[in-house]
Amino acid sequence: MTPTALGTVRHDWTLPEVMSVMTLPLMDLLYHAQRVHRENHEPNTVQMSTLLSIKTGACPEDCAYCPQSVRYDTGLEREELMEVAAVRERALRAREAGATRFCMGAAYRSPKSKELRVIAQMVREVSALGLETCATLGMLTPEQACELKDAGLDYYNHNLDTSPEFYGQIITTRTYQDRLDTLEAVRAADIKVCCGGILGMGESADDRARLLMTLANLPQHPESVPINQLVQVPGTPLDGAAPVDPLDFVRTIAAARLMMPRAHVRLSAGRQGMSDELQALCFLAGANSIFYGEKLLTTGNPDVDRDRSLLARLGLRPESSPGTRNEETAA
Ligand code: SAM
Ligand code: DTB
Ligand code: SF4
Repeated sequence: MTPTALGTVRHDWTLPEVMSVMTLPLMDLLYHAQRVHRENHEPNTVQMSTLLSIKTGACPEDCAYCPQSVRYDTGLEREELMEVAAVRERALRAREAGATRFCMGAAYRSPKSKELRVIAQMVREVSALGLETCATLGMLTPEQACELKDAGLDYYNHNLDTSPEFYGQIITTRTYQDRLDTLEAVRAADIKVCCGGILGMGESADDRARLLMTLANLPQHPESVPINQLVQVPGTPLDGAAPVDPLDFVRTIAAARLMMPRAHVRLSAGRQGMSDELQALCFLAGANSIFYGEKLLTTGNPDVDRDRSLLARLGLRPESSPGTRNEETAA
């Protein structure tokens, strides 16, 4: 593949092609990633999403990375589904702090219809504040996806997490195909897709390439691609896993940028342990979205002051939300 061909929208990536991108000399990889980034996105802007765990812990699934699984003793206090008014209040605070998207996460395998009705109301209220809405609630049926769409949901987050080949070593309680089915239901309901994975779970370079290949070869690229670095939580099976080489993390972001040129690539979990300089390299590699606010779902994230100072040091500015919503936010 010639370097100039990099950055076209394609859905037919082969593993040797992805590997050839990921193993380019780092400066060439960064150069092309930044070039393609600028062809497709406003430079020097970062989309800011705030997360809230609306139902915490006691999840029946066995995801080996997750502090919220009922199977691992992580000392996490479980919390029932929050009240709609309390979620609205948190969304208001996130908007005041400068977030433009509010993502509600629940520790479910899949939501029950009674729960979904409450969450749909949360989506309505958050949307009325002029924020983009996102939810991550586990597996959805096509009908449930339509119910969320009717409530005004903009994005649904459902990660593939890793390659199809490595997946079985991380999760046994749902299949890769289950995840693909939920993504299809979300697409069919005309909700934007947020889908990515986690690095640092003991996967190989091949697995990282296969994760990106699976994402890029979906019928339509996800609008948002979160690349998480594993947050190691004592009590989970993956606590103590060998950390990913930071430059391999940067390479994965750059390859995501080149393979899904129009997507927002989110530098997601794991920023708390990263230097400003490593984060700068991730932005240079094409990341243009972050989670913003002291907490992810149950673990820490850089505080707002640190992120404001990081953006100022790098000359980055928050991306404004689409359409007229921006005026509402500024009001
Ligand atoms: N229960 C729902 C599900 O799994 O689809 C939604 C919430 S779940 C916490 C959302 C995503 O968070 C997971 O798919 C995983 O990619 C990410 N995640 C969870 N724990 C993590 C950790 N310790 N480090 C990095 N990412 C993590
Ligand atoms: C995603 O890709 N990362 C976020 C969000 N989507 C839901 C979650 C990160 C969770 C990190 C561990 C925790 O805080 O519990
Ligand atoms: Fe449950 Fe989601 Fe955590 Fe898996 S990642 S254990 S499904 S909350």
